Amino acid sequence: MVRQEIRDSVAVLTLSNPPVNALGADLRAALDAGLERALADEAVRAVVLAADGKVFVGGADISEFGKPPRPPLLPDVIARLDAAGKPVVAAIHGAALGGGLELALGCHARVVGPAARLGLPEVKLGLIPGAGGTQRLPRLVGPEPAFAMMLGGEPVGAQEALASGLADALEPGDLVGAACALALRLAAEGRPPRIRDRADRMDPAAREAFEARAAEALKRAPGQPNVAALVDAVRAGFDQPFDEAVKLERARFVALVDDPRSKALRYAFFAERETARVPGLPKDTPRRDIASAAVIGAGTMGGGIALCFANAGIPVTVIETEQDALDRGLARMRATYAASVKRGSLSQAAMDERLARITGAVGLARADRADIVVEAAFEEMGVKEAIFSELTRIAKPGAILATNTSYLDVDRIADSTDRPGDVLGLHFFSPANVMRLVEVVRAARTAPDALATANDLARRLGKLPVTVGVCFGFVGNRMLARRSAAGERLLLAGALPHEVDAAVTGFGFRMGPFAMSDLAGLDIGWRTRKATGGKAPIADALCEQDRLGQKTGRGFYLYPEGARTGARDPEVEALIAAESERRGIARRSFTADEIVARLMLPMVNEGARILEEGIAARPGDIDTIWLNGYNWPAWRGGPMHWADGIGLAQVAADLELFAAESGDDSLRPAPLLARLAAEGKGFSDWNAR
Ligand code: 3H9
Repeated sequence: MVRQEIRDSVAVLTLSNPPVNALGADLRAALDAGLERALADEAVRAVVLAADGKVFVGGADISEFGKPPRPPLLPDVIARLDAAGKPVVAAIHGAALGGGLELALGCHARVVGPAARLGLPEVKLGLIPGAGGTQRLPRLVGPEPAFAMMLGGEPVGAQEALASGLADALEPGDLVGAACALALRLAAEGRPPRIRDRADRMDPAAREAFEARAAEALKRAPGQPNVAALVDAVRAGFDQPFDEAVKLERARFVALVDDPRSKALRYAFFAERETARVPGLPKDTPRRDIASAAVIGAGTMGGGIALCFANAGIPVTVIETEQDALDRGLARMRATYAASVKRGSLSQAAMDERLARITGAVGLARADRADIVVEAAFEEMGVKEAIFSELTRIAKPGAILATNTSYLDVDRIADSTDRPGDVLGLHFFSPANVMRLVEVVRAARTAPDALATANDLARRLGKLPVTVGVCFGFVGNRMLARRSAAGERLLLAGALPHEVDAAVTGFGFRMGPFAMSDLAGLDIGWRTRKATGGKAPIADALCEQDRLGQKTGRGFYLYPEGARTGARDPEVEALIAAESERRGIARRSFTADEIVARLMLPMVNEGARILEEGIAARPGDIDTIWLNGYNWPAWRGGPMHWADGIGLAQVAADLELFAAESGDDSLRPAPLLARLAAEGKGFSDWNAR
């Protein structure tokens, strides 16, 4: 795990623990032993720490958190490194994150390569650095910049690290050679310099700057325990001796590891990576080449998808049926880029380059050269069937034929071609150029190489693909439909839109369902319901009155003079009350907790059905979809993880109650949920394969 070679009296210790050199117990022990050997060897004057692979060190091994600690502990390994009588220099060629950067900060100098990225992302896992990072980073780059770096969690690149003093040198050539040379220079100078001994950046002005930033952070994240812990730890660096402050940091870190929020965030980290393993799709499945694309439809979705291709360097032809619609679509794409240029997030040159990759065309015939065709036309089966049947004639052999449908039957769409193996769904979320999630819909006859290629392509586009099966609405929208129905039920039973929305934002969503409907436009769901025979008595009534949401100035709420936040509307509340009365429902009030349970548990129940039917491969796939496509609060880990936290016995009992109250049998616990509940298990115990 740790290789040693001697280069000109420098012991080069190379860490090798694929895939990311995470600092698990075995690697820590090997590093400790390697260091001890090097320090004891009289022929060795200095030490260099390097690493194999793409990443320098991806951090502590997150999968060890919450398990009984196995010595040597990382802070102790780093303390021994720090105390070494010979200089130790880190040679950082790739990402040094979390414990990886803390390890490098325990070294006496850092040389970085051009691809290095240095950061302390623990906050994103609901934690704080726990191996000296909160103490050494402030002493090195200043407390306020260090605090900002730990609070945001984003890594900095090599140039920035050099400018801030985080790195001592940037070496584009022989990185290890440069680190050895620096190590020998330090050895010649005498006692190795230690960050822990530095106090020059911890002056009163620096404290003032830090305190101001800390106050702002605490105000913005009230009740977020890791932010409070981070503030305390950095502050301790001013008030306490180094060793005491490190102890405080460690205690706070250890406590946070047990916090349910951190557990949920760590769960989500692994669940997201697990989605890359698609059952029945071996790693060595052949891929098809994708060098060009065509998108059918230049509307909001089609345009957004075309931008994704252009952003990723893939030439794309955008196809419309008429020149006018095409011109409008192309103008919208240009405007999206122009807005990014104006904001400063895109250069004019990059905009020009990307636009040059987009070609407009009228008529399907121009899809003939594309390696992948993504259909984003009108959401109607007849329209899709016509397009796919024509594509059979037009598309080149082996081209992947994808539909961006959000609920239609992809198997039926595949039936309209003579090459069903090439057909699959690529369900992007709106706005497609922004949202990370893509549901990759595997139809019954989708060929493995087409599916593997679609997953790879989605990653090339910077997306997070989750493979799902064919059913109405796939995973996300199928569950969302349950939440929408529950919302309507709540309104009829006595809750008001603002109460439901407040409960949902209180739960952690950025927006409540009714405010969200108003923003998206009520006609979207209305159209789908009309096409599919669905009913939503309140939303339908609002649509009939031309209350379509923000765009008409009124929906569930009122938006006077283009306001972005809605105001309660007595007319809507009266309409709801009248509908309850008409149905003979005695209205009653609900607490926020009751509202959340009534909205979310039917979704969880649908998730159980989705699992049982094999539409999603794992509970974690469902959670990844909700976290990345529907803004489910990250620290709650997704609906299935959240339900496990409540306990499935309780969830089942609640669902029985909702079913009895409403007389709606579809609310009764799904067989899988009932079985797990009876066995005292959770979704995390479920493994279909
Ligand atoms: C910490 O350090 C605490 C300390 O302050 C205190 C300790 C006392 N552990 O993302 P990828 C796995 S907290 C375990 O697809 P990439 C990952 O699950 C930690 N496993 O690769 C996946 O496994 P599989 C602070 C890890 O090239 C495989 O590696 N550090 C860890 O796209 C490949 O991962 C972080 O938060 C880990 N730390 O990106 C950084 N990291 O193949 C977390 C990765 O079996 N990691 N794995 O599914 C990352 O951000 C990215 O993985 C990284 C590489 C940028 C490093």
